[in-house]
Amino acid sequence: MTNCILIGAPVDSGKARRGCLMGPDAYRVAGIADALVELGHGLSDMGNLSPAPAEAPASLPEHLVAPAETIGWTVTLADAAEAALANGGLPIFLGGDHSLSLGSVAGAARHAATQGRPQFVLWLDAHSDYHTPQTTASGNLHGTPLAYVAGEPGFDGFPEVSHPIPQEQICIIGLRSVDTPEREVMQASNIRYHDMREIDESGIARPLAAFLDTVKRANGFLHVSLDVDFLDPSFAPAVGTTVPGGASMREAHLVMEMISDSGLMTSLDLVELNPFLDERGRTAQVMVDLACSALGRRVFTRPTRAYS
Ligand code: 4U7
Ligand code: MN
Ligand code: MN
Ligand code: MN
Repeated sequence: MTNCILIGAPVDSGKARRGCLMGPDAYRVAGIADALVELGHGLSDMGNLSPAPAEAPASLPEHLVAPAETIGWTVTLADAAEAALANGGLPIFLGGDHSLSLGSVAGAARHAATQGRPQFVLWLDAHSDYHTPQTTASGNLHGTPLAYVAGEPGFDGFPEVSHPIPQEQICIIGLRSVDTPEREVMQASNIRYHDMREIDESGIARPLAAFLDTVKRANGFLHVSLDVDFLDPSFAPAVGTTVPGGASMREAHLVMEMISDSGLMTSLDLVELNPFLDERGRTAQVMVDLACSALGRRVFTRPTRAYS
Protein backbone atom coordinates (compact mmCIF):
# COMPACT_ATOMS: atom_id res chain seq x y z
CA MET A 1 0.00 0.00 0.00
CA THR A 2 1.34 3.36 -1.05
CA ASN A 3 0.16 6.71 0.23
CA CYS A 4 -0.46 8.46 -3.10
CA ILE A 5 -0.66 12.25 -3.00
CA LEU A 6 -2.17 13.86 -6.08
CA ILE A 7 -0.74 17.32 -6.69
CA GLY A 8 -2.57 19.31 -9.36
CA ALA A 9 0.00 21.36 -11.29
CA PRO A 10 -1.90 23.23 -14.03
CA VAL A 11 1.33 24.67 -15.41
CA ASP A 12 0.89 26.23 -18.85
CA SER A 13 3.81 28.68 -18.87
CA GLY A 14 6.43 26.33 -20.35
CA LYS A 15 5.50 27.00 -23.96
CA ALA A 16 3.36 29.27 -26.12
CA ARG A 17 0.53 26.84 -26.94
CA ARG A 18 -2.10 26.81 -24.22
CA GLY A 19 -4.16 23.94 -22.86
CA CYS A 20 -2.04 21.93 -20.40
CA LEU A 21 -3.67 23.86 -17.57
CA MET A 22 -6.69 21.60 -18.08
CA GLY A 23 -4.59 18.48 -17.51
CA PRO A 24 -5.11 17.92 -13.76
CA ASP A 25 -8.87 18.03 -14.09
CA ALA A 26 -8.82 15.72 -17.11
CA TYR A 27 -6.94 13.12 -15.05
CA ARG A 28 -9.52 13.46 -12.29
CA VAL A 29 -12.38 13.07 -14.76
CA ALA A 30 -10.60 10.01 -16.20
CA GLY A 31 -10.84 8.48 -12.72
CA ILE A 32 -7.28 8.51 -11.42
CA ALA A 33 -8.31 8.69 -7.75
CA ASP A 34 -10.79 5.80 -7.82
CA ALA A 35 -8.41 3.67 -9.86
CA LEU A 36 -5.60 4.07 -7.32
CA VAL A 37 -7.94 3.42 -4.39
CA GLU A 38 -9.16 0.28 -6.17
CA LEU A 39 -5.54 -0.91 -6.28
CA GLY A 40 -5.49 -0.66 -2.49
CA HIS A 41 -3.55 2.58 -2.15
CA GLY A 42 -4.12 5.45 0.22
CA LEU A 43 -5.09 8.58 -1.66
CA SER A 44 -5.20 12.27 -0.95
CA ASP A 45 -5.68 15.09 -3.44
CA MET A 46 -4.05 18.44 -2.70
CA GLY A 47 -6.16 20.13 -5.38
CA ASN A 48 -4.63 22.45 -7.93
CA LEU A 49 -1.71 24.57 -6.72
CA SER A 50 -0.80 28.08 -7.91
CA PRO A 51 2.59 29.60 -8.71
CA ALA A 52 4.31 31.71 -6.05
CA PRO A 53 4.67 35.38 -7.02
CA ALA A 54 7.99 35.83 -8.80
CA GLU A 55 9.91 38.15 -11.10
CA ALA A 56 12.23 37.27 -13.95
CA PRO A 57 15.66 38.92 -13.85
CA ALA A 58 16.72 41.04 -16.84
CA SER A 59 19.74 38.76 -17.31
CA LEU A 60 17.53 36.01 -18.76
CA PRO A 61 17.33 35.93 -22.58
CA GLU A 62 14.47 38.07 -23.91
CA HIS A 63 12.83 35.39 -26.03
CA LEU A 64 11.96 33.12 -23.09
CA VAL A 65 8.24 32.43 -22.79
CA ALA A 66 6.73 33.45 -19.40
CA PRO A 67 9.85 32.99 -17.24
CA ALA A 68 8.41 34.69 -14.16
CA GLU A 69 5.46 32.34 -14.01
CA THR A 70 7.69 29.30 -14.44
CA ILE A 71 10.02 30.54 -11.69
CA GLY A 72 6.98 30.87 -9.42
CA TRP A 73 5.82 27.34 -10.25
CA THR A 74 9.29 25.99 -9.57
CA VAL A 75 9.24 27.48 -6.06
CA THR A 76 5.74 26.11 -5.33
CA LEU A 77 6.25 22.63 -6.74
CA ALA A 78 9.67 22.01 -5.23
CA ASP A 79 8.20 22.76 -1.82
CA ALA A 80 5.18 20.55 -2.53
CA ALA A 81 7.35 17.64 -3.62
CA GLU A 82 9.60 17.89 -0.59
CA ALA A 83 6.64 18.15 1.81
CA ALA A 84 4.76 15.19 0.29
CA LEU A 85 7.85 12.99 0.46
CA ALA A 86 8.67 14.12 4.00
CA ASN A 87 5.14 12.99 4.97
CA GLY A 88 5.90 9.51 3.65
CA GLY A 89 3.76 9.94 0.53
CA LEU A 90 4.33 9.26 -3.13
CA PRO A 91 3.59 12.54 -4.91
CA ILE A 92 1.93 12.23 -8.31
CA PHE A 93 2.17 15.53 -10.19
CA LEU A 94 -0.82 15.97 -12.46
CA GLY A 95 0.48 18.32 -15.16
CA GLY A 96 0.66 20.69 -16.63
CA ASP A 97 3.49 21.03 -19.09
CA HIS A 98 6.97 19.60 -18.52
CA SER A 99 8.32 22.82 -16.99
CA LEU A 100 6.64 21.60 -13.79
CA SER A 101 9.52 19.14 -13.44
CA LEU A 102 11.98 21.92 -12.67
CA GLY A 103 10.16 21.99 -9.33
CA SER A 104 9.03 18.42 -8.80
CA VAL A 105 12.48 16.92 -9.39
CA ALA A 106 14.39 19.64 -7.52
CA GLY A 107 12.12 19.13 -4.50
CA ALA A 108 12.46 15.36 -4.64
CA ALA A 109 16.24 15.72 -4.73
CA ARG A 110 16.14 17.96 -1.67
CA HIS A 111 14.20 15.31 0.21
CA ALA A 112 16.54 12.50 -0.88
CA ALA A 113 19.46 14.55 0.45
CA THR A 114 17.81 14.81 3.88
CA GLN A 115 17.76 11.00 3.94
CA GLY A 116 21.38 10.75 2.76
CA ARG A 117 20.26 8.77 -0.29
CA PRO A 118 20.87 9.43 -4.00
CA GLN A 119 18.07 10.67 -6.26
CA PHE A 120 17.63 8.98 -9.64
CA VAL A 121 15.49 10.25 -12.52
CA LEU A 122 13.84 8.24 -15.29
CA TRP A 123 12.80 10.54 -18.16
CA LEU A 124 10.30 9.00 -20.59
CA ASP A 125 10.16 11.44 -23.50
CA ALA A 126 10.65 11.95 -27.23
CA HIS A 127 12.83 14.93 -26.28
CA SER A 128 15.85 15.28 -24.01
CA ASP A 129 14.61 18.53 -22.38
CA TYR A 130 18.24 19.50 -21.80
CA HIS A 131 18.20 23.08 -23.05
CA THR A 132 19.31 25.97 -20.88
CA PRO A 133 17.74 29.44 -21.18
CA GLN A 134 20.72 30.29 -23.39
CA THR A 135 20.55 27.30 -25.78
CA THR A 136 16.78 27.08 -26.32
CA ALA A 137 15.79 28.44 -29.73
CA SER A 138 12.06 28.23 -29.06
CA GLY A 139 12.25 29.95 -25.65
CA ASN A 140 9.93 27.26 -24.30
CA LEU A 141 11.00 26.29 -20.79
CA HIS A 142 9.30 22.88 -20.99
CA GLY A 143 12.40 21.97 -23.01
CA THR A 144 14.74 22.75 -20.08
CA PRO A 145 13.86 20.82 -16.89
CA LEU A 146 16.53 18.12 -17.08
CA ALA A 147 19.32 20.65 -17.56
CA TYR A 148 18.06 22.62 -14.58
CA VAL A 149 17.87 19.69 -12.18
CA ALA A 150 21.26 18.45 -13.38
CA GLY A 151 22.70 21.77 -12.21
CA GLU A 152 23.50 23.33 -15.59
CA PRO A 153 24.17 27.08 -15.35
CA GLY A 154 22.11 29.95 -16.76
CA PHE A 155 18.84 29.62 -14.87
CA ASP A 156 19.08 33.12 -13.39
CA GLY A 157 16.24 33.94 -11.01
CA PHE A 158 15.21 30.31 -10.55
CA PRO A 159 15.66 28.75 -7.10
CA GLU A 160 19.23 27.59 -6.68
CA VAL A 161 19.48 23.82 -7.22
CA SER A 162 20.84 22.76 -3.85
CA HIS A 163 21.16 19.10 -4.82
CA PRO A 164 21.90 18.71 -8.56
CA ILE A 165 21.23 15.23 -9.94
CA PRO A 166 24.53 13.67 -11.09
CA GLN A 167 24.37 12.79 -14.81
CA GLU A 168 24.99 9.09 -14.09
CA GLN A 169 21.73 9.07 -12.12
CA ILE A 170 19.62 10.18 -15.11
CA CYS A 171 18.18 7.80 -17.72
CA ILE A 172 16.21 9.00 -20.76
CA ILE A 173 14.17 6.54 -22.82
CA GLY A 174 12.20 7.27 -25.99
CA LEU A 175 14.34 9.87 -27.74
CA ARG A 176 13.53 10.78 -31.32
CA SER A 177 13.63 14.59 -31.45
CA VAL A 178 16.80 16.07 -29.99
CA ASP A 179 18.08 19.52 -30.99
CA THR A 180 21.73 19.89 -32.04
CA PRO A 181 23.00 21.74 -28.93
CA GLU A 182 21.29 19.16 -26.73
CA ARG A 183 22.70 16.27 -28.70
CA GLU A 184 26.23 17.61 -28.35
CA VAL A 185 25.86 17.96 -24.58
CA MET A 186 24.18 14.57 -24.33
CA GLN A 187 26.92 12.77 -26.24
CA ALA A 188 29.64 14.31 -24.08
CA SER A 189 27.75 13.51 -20.86
CA ASN A 190 27.35 10.56 -18.55
CA ILE A 191 23.57 10.59 -18.96
CA ARG A 192 22.14 7.23 -19.95
CA TYR A 193 20.06 7.86 -23.05
CA HIS A 194 18.22 5.39 -25.24
CA ASP A 195 16.65 6.45 -28.52
CA MET A 196 13.82 4.72 -30.39
CA ARG A 197 16.32 3.17 -32.80
CA GLU A 198 17.92 1.29 -29.92
CA ILE A 199 14.52 0.28 -28.55
CA ASP A 200 13.48 -1.03 -31.98
CA GLU A 201 16.63 -3.10 -32.20
CA SER A 202 16.99 -4.54 -28.73
CA GLY A 203 13.77 -3.83 -26.86
CA ILE A 204 12.74 -1.43 -24.15
CA ALA A 205 13.20 -3.84 -21.22
CA ARG A 206 16.96 -4.10 -21.41
CA PRO A 207 18.02 -0.49 -20.72
CA LEU A 208 15.26 -0.08 -18.15
CA ALA A 209 16.22 -3.23 -16.24
CA ALA A 210 19.84 -2.07 -16.13
CA PHE A 211 18.85 1.35 -14.79
CA LEU A 212 16.46 -0.06 -12.17
CA ASP A 213 19.23 -2.37 -11.03
CA THR A 214 21.54 0.61 -10.53
CA VAL A 215 18.90 2.45 -8.51
CA LYS A 216 18.35 -0.60 -6.34
CA ARG A 217 22.04 -1.20 -5.67
CA ALA A 218 22.48 2.45 -4.67
CA ASN A 219 19.39 2.39 -2.40
CA GLY A 220 18.21 5.38 -4.37
CA PHE A 221 14.99 7.33 -4.65
CA LEU A 222 13.45 7.14 -8.12
CA HIS A 223 11.52 9.96 -9.77
CA VAL A 224 9.68 8.98 -12.96
CA SER A 225 8.74 11.74 -15.41
CA LEU A 226 6.28 10.60 -18.07
CA ASP A 227 5.80 12.98 -21.01
CA VAL A 228 2.75 12.18 -23.18
CA ASP A 229 4.97 12.48 -26.25
CA PHE A 230 6.96 9.41 -25.12
CA LEU A 231 3.92 7.56 -26.49
CA ASP A 232 3.10 7.14 -30.14
CA PRO A 233 0.64 9.85 -31.19
CA SER A 234 -1.58 7.22 -32.86
CA PHE A 235 -2.97 6.32 -29.43
CA ALA A 236 -1.93 9.40 -27.40
CA PRO A 237 -2.78 12.41 -29.59
CA ALA A 238 -3.35 15.02 -26.87
CA VAL A 239 0.04 16.72 -26.85
CA GLY A 240 1.36 19.86 -28.51
CA THR A 241 4.64 18.31 -29.57
CA THR A 242 3.64 15.07 -31.32
CA VAL A 243 6.54 13.12 -32.79
CA PRO A 244 5.69 10.00 -34.81
CA GLY A 245 7.43 6.74 -33.99
CA GLY A 246 6.92 6.69 -30.23
CA ALA A 247 6.56 3.89 -27.72
CA SER A 248 3.73 1.46 -28.39
CA MET A 249 0.96 0.86 -25.89
CA ARG A 250 2.60 -2.37 -24.76
CA GLU A 251 6.11 -0.91 -24.58
CA ALA A 252 4.78 1.86 -22.35
CA HIS A 253 2.88 -0.52 -20.10
CA LEU A 254 5.88 -2.83 -19.86
CA VAL A 255 7.99 0.08 -18.64
CA MET A 256 5.40 0.88 -15.99
CA GLU A 257 4.95 -2.75 -14.96
CA MET A 258 8.70 -3.16 -14.52
CA ILE A 259 8.78 0.01 -12.43
CA SER A 260 5.97 -1.41 -10.30
CA ASP A 261 7.71 -4.76 -9.85
CA SER A 262 10.89 -2.97 -8.78
CA GLY A 263 9.07 -1.16 -5.98
CA LEU A 264 11.54 1.68 -6.47
CA MET A 265 9.40 4.60 -7.66
CA THR A 266 9.10 7.36 -5.06
CA SER A 267 7.58 10.19 -7.14
CA LEU A 268 5.86 10.56 -10.52
CA ASP A 269 5.08 13.31 -13.03
CA LEU A 270 2.32 12.96 -15.63
CA VAL A 271 3.09 15.81 -18.00
CA GLU A 272 2.25 17.53 -21.27
CA LEU A 273 -1.35 16.30 -21.57
CA ASN A 274 -3.27 18.97 -23.49
CA PRO A 275 -6.94 17.98 -23.13
CA PHE A 276 -7.89 20.60 -25.75
CA LEU A 277 -6.20 18.34 -28.32
CA ASP A 278 -7.65 15.06 -27.05
CA GLU A 279 -10.18 12.75 -28.68
CA ARG A 280 -12.96 11.83 -26.27
CA GLY A 281 -10.49 11.77 -23.36
CA ARG A 282 -8.54 8.80 -24.69
CA THR A 283 -5.08 10.22 -23.97
CA ALA A 284 -6.02 11.15 -20.40
CA GLN A 285 -7.35 7.62 -19.97
CA VAL A 286 -4.14 6.06 -21.33
CA MET A 287 -2.05 8.16 -18.93
CA VAL A 288 -4.21 7.09 -15.97
CA ASP A 289 -3.87 3.44 -17.01
CA LEU A 290 -0.09 3.83 -17.25
CA ALA A 291 0.07 5.39 -13.78
CA CYS A 292 -1.92 2.41 -12.50
CA SER A 293 0.48 -0.04 -14.15
CA ALA A 294 3.33 1.72 -12.36
CA LEU A 295 1.46 1.28 -9.09
CA GLY A 296 0.61 -2.39 -9.09
CA ARG A 297 -2.11 -2.99 -11.62
CA ARG A 298 -1.50 -6.47 -13.02
CA VAL A 299 -1.40 -7.38 -16.68
CA PHE A 300 -4.79 -8.66 -17.92
CA THR A 301 -6.68 -6.57 -15.40
CA ARG A 302 -9.57 -4.64 -16.89
CA PRO A 303 -8.42 -1.04 -17.42
CA THR A 304 -10.14 2.04 -16.05
CA ARG A 305 -12.86 3.57 -18.19
CA ALA A 306 -14.54 6.59 -16.69
CA TYR A 307 -17.28 6.47 -19.35
CA SER A 308 -17.44 3.27 -21.30
B1 4U7 B 1 8.86 18.55 -23.99
C1 4U7 B 1 12.17 21.60 -28.47
F1 4U7 B 1 12.76 22.65 -30.47
N1 4U7 B 1 13.40 20.88 -28.26
O1 4U7 B 1 13.25 23.21 -27.15
C2 4U7 B 1 12.26 22.97 -27.83
F2 4U7 B 1 12.00 20.65 -30.63
O2 4U7 B 1 8.63 18.74 -22.56
C3 4U7 B 1 11.00 20.82 -27.98
O3 4U7 B 1 9.67 17.33 -24.08
C4 4U7 B 1 10.88 20.74 -26.50
O4 4U7 B 1 7.61 18.32 -24.68
C5 4U7 B 1 9.82 19.77 -26.04
O5 4U7 B 1 11.33 23.75 -27.99
C6 4U7 B 1 9.62 19.83 -24.58
C7 4U7 B 1 11.94 21.78 -29.97
MN1 MN C 1 9.28 16.66 -22.02
MN1 MN D 1 8.62 15.73 -25.03
MN1 MN E 1 5.72 18.12 -25.26
